[in-house]
Amino acid sequence: MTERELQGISAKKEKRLSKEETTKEVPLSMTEEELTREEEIIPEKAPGSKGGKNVPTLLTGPYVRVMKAGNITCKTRIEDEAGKFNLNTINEERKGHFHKFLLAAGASSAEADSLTDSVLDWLDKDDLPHANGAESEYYQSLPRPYGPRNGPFQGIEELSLVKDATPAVYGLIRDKITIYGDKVNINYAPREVLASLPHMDLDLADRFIKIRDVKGFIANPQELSDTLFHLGIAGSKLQDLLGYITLETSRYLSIDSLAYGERGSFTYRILVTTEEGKLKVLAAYPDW
Ligand SMILES: [Ca+2]
Repeated sequence: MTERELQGISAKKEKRLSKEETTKEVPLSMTEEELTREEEIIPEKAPGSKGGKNVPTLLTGPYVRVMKAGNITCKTRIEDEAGKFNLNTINEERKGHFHKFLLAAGASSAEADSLTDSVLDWLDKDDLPHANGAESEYYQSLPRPYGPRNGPFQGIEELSLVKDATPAVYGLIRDKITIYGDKVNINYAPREVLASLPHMDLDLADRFIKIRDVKGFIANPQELSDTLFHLGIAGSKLQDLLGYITLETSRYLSIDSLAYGERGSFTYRILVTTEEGKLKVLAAYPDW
């Protein structure tokens, strides 16, 4: 199967999923308060932040801007893609992280077992299926056959081609996954991504986020160690965890916009990279 054909199926499926799943709900967990604010511009401040001493800026922490043009209000949120779960980091060593991530996002054990194996098979070069996975024999048996990528995902929507990535499971995780970054930027990571990390769970993730919100964001390695120590993560556990997390913003950002006025609302997501000092658009998702 050619690259173009694979992308064609992928794009088609993404469009169908988007239509099914698009609701009137505001995406990306904006709060009611954020939505009803009337200020022309909200200062650069993390959503939900209690206004700690650390003031996030474009490249140091998450923030929301609100702009008005006539009767149209536009809210924009910029996030680091590295705060999301990178599908392309899933391998034998890190498959447990993905499994934990799926459970934290609300998938069942059976769904997490089968999707983890299927993703491993989608990524690995061989044609030997894992216990709950699938390789070319399965994909070739579908009504409209295609092959597994046997290489890195080219976009998050490609996940919907993988066996057991049902619309329901995909819907649980699609705004928390990426194909960019290596270490998780813990200043942007949602609770499900934090919970996927070694020695972390949802309870610790929630406690971490509370501290992060009060501070505005975690500014430096000392603050990070102190915060994790407070959660009971120190010594060898801390060293383990530090291997998978970072405070540095990656070159891959997602910009989510919500515009609304008398004629309704619409959403738009673009992925950009700051490579070579220039902003380059990598992908656009209308009606996100
Ligand atoms: Ca394979």
